[in-house]
Amino acid sequence: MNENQQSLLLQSAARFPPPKGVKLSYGTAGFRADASLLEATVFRVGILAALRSLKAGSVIGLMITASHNQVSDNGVKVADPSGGMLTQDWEPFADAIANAPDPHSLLQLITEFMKKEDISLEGRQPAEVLLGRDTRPSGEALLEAAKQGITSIVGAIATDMGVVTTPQLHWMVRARNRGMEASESSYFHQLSSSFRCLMDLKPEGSRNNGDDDTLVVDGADGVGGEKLEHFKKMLTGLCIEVRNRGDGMLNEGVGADYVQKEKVAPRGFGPAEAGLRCASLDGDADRLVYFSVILNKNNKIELVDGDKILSLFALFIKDQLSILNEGEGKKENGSYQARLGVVQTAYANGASTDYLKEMGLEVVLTPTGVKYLHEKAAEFDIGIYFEANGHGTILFSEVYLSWLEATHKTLLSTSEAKQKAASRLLAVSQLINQAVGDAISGLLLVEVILQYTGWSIKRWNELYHDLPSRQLKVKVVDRTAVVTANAETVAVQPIGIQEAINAEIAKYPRGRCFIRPSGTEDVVRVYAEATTQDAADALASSVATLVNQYLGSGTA
Ligand code: NG1
Ligand code: ZN
Repeated sequence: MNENQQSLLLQSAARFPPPKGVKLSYGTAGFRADASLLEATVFRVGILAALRSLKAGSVIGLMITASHNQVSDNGVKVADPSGGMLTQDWEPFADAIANAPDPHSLLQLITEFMKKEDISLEGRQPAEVLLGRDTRPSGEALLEAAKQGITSIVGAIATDMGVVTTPQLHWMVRARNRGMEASESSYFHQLSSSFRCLMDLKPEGSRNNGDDDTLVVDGADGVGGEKLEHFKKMLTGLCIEVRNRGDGMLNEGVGADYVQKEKVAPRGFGPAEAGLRCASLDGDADRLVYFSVILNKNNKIELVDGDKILSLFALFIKDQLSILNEGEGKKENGSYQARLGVVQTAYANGASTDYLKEMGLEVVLTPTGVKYLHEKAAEFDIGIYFEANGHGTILFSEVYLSWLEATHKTLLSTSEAKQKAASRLLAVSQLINQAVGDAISGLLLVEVILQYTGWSIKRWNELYHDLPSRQLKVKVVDRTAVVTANAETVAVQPIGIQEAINAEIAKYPRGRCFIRPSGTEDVVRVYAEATTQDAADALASSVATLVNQYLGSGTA
């Protein structure tokens, strides 16, 4: 950096002093905090995004959202050139610059990092960052801070994509880097045309699923509801009614996180919806769960969570692969036995993991966080990943897609059934967002599959029966004192706590329980599972007590 460049950066940084006494870390999903604390952090992440763009020689994304958190929070995360999460190698740099106390120390960190990463400001291609935000009122000012951060790197371009869902922004970054148009209309066009293609390829005699035809969607009073309301007009063969489109309080008694954790109907849903097929998005529309309200049960619901969406997708893909592979030997005659894998975290209901294994699928567990699931799923020809909370997608490898495209053409003359199966898989790869979990595209695929199978939401929910579970949050003095191993299933620190947890687990048949520090909230999470709800509750609560004993309770 020459002197002019340095002084530009120092001047801009001086306008965004960091709040005193706040330590932030790039957690499971970027930085999150009360919005009033975030301007300096977002400004600095803007700088990081511009540098990342220079390093990668590609367009980068920066999204301002705090997803399912309360409306007064906000957050910022970076999308890498592929549309996936920021590479983990850069997270320590993100932490370091977010916590630099003043402009000079910030500049020093940046110049050292640029040297280490061999990033030059004199390259031919300028940095470009696509910016997006959700509907939070604090979003506009934070977006401005991000712009200032980006443009404090000489020559960098900040392109504002406006109010978008998180997956839309990730999709646009991916599209731009593949030389495609990156606009909302191209996103909707790709989704609606691949949806139509899948509907046209429905096997003859597919039955009506017995539900009322309408899907009722809870938009969490966030960006997703608004977008879906607009998009649904472009869809044929599907009737959607969107509620909680933004008039009420974001994420307050609504949204996928609330529905999944509380297992009750969101605001605006009640006995009138009993038995109907309903779905819920989270605040930035990267999570999706389905549910149906149980009649006369105080708004209790049958929850159809991410694990069940994963199972539905896995069944469908597996069926198409078996049609395609019928009568073919392994890797002979130009055939290709795709390696299909599913990826979950320890939060996946044990019954889902058992079911997927019984189906003969390869199941892998990773630590919590989309970055880990995504990375693992990318190792397969077709990798399906989902968190129980409803974040997930299907990834197709480039090699497999090329094979499928080529084969699809040759199958035209040989087998109609196989040709259709190949076309369906290709359409799924277009419909499903390959960059990140996407509630809107996921919802369309669920709806297609339900139409193929003729299943009602009730029938789908009966694929297997969830083991009763309970999640608790424990506020402690320092959550980082909990260190885990084996995809977070074992706590190796504080010393002795795992043995104490094991002793509790042993008291319950099919008991399972683990603890981990949250990456998005200042809490330790406890997850417990057992054969009855009472047992799951008791196990979670005794382990929460252990957490308090070993770590000391927090002040808030
Ligand atoms: P943390 O707060 O690290 O548990 C939560 C979710 C993650 C992921 C991130 C990002 C649970 C238990 N955890 O992370 O799965 O979705 O938020 O939004 O649902
Ligand atoms: Zn989200």
